[in-house]
Amino acid sequence: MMRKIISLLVLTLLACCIICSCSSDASSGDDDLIVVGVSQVGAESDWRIANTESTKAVFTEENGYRLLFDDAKQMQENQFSAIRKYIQQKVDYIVVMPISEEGWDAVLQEAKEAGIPVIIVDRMVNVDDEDLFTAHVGADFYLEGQKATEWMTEEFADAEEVNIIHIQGTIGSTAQLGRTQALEDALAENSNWNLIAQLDGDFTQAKTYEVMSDYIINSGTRPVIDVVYCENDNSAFGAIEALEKYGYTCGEGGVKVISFDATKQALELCMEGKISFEVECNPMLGPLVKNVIDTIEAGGVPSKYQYVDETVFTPDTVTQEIIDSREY
Ligand code: GYE
Repeated sequence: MMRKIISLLVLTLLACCIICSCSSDASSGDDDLIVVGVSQVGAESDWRIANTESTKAVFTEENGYRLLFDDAKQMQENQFSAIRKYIQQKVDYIVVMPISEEGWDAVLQEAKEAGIPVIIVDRMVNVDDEDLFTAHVGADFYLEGQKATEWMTEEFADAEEVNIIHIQGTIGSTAQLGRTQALEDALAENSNWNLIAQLDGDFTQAKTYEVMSDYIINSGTRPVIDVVYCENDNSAFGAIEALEKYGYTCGEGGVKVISFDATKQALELCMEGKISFEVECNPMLGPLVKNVIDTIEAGGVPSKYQYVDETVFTPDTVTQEIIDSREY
């Protein structure tokens, strides 16, 4: 009898051990850290790298968090896998910086059914049911684009014709959609603006350098270019590199380069005059995301949409102090 009881006990113990080791419940550590699973787009730009650093800086053990981080390498499929893994691991929160707007309904529904709040950061998702996410922390990309087109309207008020090259960011991402829409709306209102090329720069310096160079080389006669509207700083770097290689000057009396993000390196180029107009887009969103989680933890309801305030710079307004104090 005793033997039977002992073997039963051993069996039960064994079963317990197996169950525990199989369970990938990330929140079942012996600490009471809040587990946050982050799905980041990639590392395509300086903005993105700063955004990742800002996220990692707040979700630390000292602050009471365990951070699980996945870099999707610019592939939405990888974001889906990361999110599904976080659901299996039973994380407390999921934070997603979505690559593009479409295609999120199914995976966010799974997170919702698992009872895990999802916070969308930076770009947005286009879903049927906005209850699929708890909050969005990001920027108003259409407004950013409008700031640039308003500047263009003033700058070229007396011009007979304005030849514009438009370098787009990752197609289908909110940052691309908003900044593109603003330019297209302004093009419709200014009959003297000619869109001479619309190129896909994918938010990277290398791709933009390539498409911009190809455009110039394949144009036959040297194209007259008044404006290059780049949808982020790394694209502006690639565009300037290509323009200068093929004998254009950027700035006063030359091609007016417009850019978004206002990273330190871009502000330096702005001060040099090579970037004529910079629209700020703030990547330091980590503290805002942390606030959302802290609010929920304290039993509150965070506001659903949180946009950050952003400014603009020209060679006349940017200063060395601004550059020195730039965090990204
Ligand atoms: O402008 C660009 C990055 O979504 C706001 O993505 C972000 C954009 C940013 O790669 O540099």
